[in-house]
Amino acid sequence: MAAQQQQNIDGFLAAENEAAKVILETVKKDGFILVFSHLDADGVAAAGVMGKMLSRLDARFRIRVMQWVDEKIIGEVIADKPQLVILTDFGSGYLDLLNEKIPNVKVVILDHHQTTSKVVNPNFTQVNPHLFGIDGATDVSGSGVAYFAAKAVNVSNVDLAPIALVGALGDMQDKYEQRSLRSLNEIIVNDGVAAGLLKVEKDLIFFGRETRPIYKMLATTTNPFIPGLSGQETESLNFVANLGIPLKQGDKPRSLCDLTADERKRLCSALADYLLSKGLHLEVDNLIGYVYVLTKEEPNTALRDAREFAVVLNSAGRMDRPSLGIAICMGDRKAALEESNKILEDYRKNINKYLGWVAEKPERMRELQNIYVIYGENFINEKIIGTVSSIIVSSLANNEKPLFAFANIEAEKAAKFSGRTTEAALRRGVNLGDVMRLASEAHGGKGGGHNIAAGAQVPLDKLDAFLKTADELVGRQLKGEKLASHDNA
Ligand SMILES: [Mn+2]
Repeated sequence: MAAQQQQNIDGFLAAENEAAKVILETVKKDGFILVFSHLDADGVAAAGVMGKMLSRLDARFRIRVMQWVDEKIIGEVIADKPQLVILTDFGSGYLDLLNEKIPNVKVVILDHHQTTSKVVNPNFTQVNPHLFGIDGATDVSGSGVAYFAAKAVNVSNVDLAPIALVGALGDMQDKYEQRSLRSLNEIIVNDGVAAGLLKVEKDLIFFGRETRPIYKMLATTTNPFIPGLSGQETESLNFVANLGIPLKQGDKPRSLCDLTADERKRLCSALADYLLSKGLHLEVDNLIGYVYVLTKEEPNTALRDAREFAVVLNSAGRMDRPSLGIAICMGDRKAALEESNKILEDYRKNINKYLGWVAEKPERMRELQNIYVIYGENFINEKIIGTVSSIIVSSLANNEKPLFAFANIEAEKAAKFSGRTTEAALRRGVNLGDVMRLASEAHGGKGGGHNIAAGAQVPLDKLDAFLKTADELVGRQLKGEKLASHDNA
């Protein structure tokens, strides 16, 4: 590891020690702790890490999971009179708000999102990799930042490493070679392996390796995308059967994890040959990648594969049952797990219902000059709109128009937008984070995010104006223009 990188990590870990100190001091005085976390997989995992750490300390605490923090929630914080507020997987973006509304409350922020705030308040302890030259988009997630704080509180909390890893994969931080994890995430992986809780393997990288029948796994894959097999159940079934790989063991359908080494090799080289025959040389490299196995979990369950585990947490959060996800992170393998399987099923049904609904009528997905727009309005749940746009954009792979999907949040008279770009649009210079921020700010909303995925909230009566601006801005990016911050025309 380069000296500079080591120095960055040392600085980050020193900040975690500070956070741990604040937490321990509060617990020692028997103070009441309020934990807030974000409701995606990473946020739920972070909440689970905090919950386990605090219950091991016999602390008095309550955890709440939500999409964002606003003045209303701050008002509830004031009413609860906590001795400490901990924010995980968000918070750095709320520094100004917190400093304005509750400057005298002790706050620990364990976040990994970028921040521009300059707030310095001795009551606030912020741990964020960006403050130490570490990229929070790829090198550590919210649950990872929570994990290092827990480890600083007590080293016995290293048994939470698999949960932190699940959060990182939920945030899709496996952006390094062959979908590996690096930097702080790699330390978490090594902790988990050393504790005997985790095994890292190189294997075919399909989603569903523990739980999906092998041909279904092929048919449902979008990454890697295999034309002729992706989305095609019968073709996928024939493909596997023609290799002489039995689809069942007794009555039980076989998953990828059930295949012998030889069967796996046969499947892999057949898929490589198939992709090459279609001229898809690049996709061949995407077949193999790093797989993270939670060795103490039952085989053929979603919890054994870290990526599948992340989807369980995500569905619990999105379906308004984050406490189930937290319970699983804290070790519940009975009632909570059973119920979460039902939630996951409902979540998938919901997504399929939405996809069918969009496809039903052309006006539900409209094509503008430079973007596609899905009019989810009051039909699609605003917590699931992001998932829906991710899935639909993957079917537009070679298209250069990014996708904007929105659902109404009636209570706030606003539309919640979720934008996704295709690879092709990205290569041509589309940066959705800039588009969402500039277009929403031009019309009384707020937004931002990453180049490939971003979001915004816009007043409902400004919907058309916002779309017009976003369409224009994307058009300018597609022509090679780089938008500056004053370009919010
Ligand atoms: Mn996160």
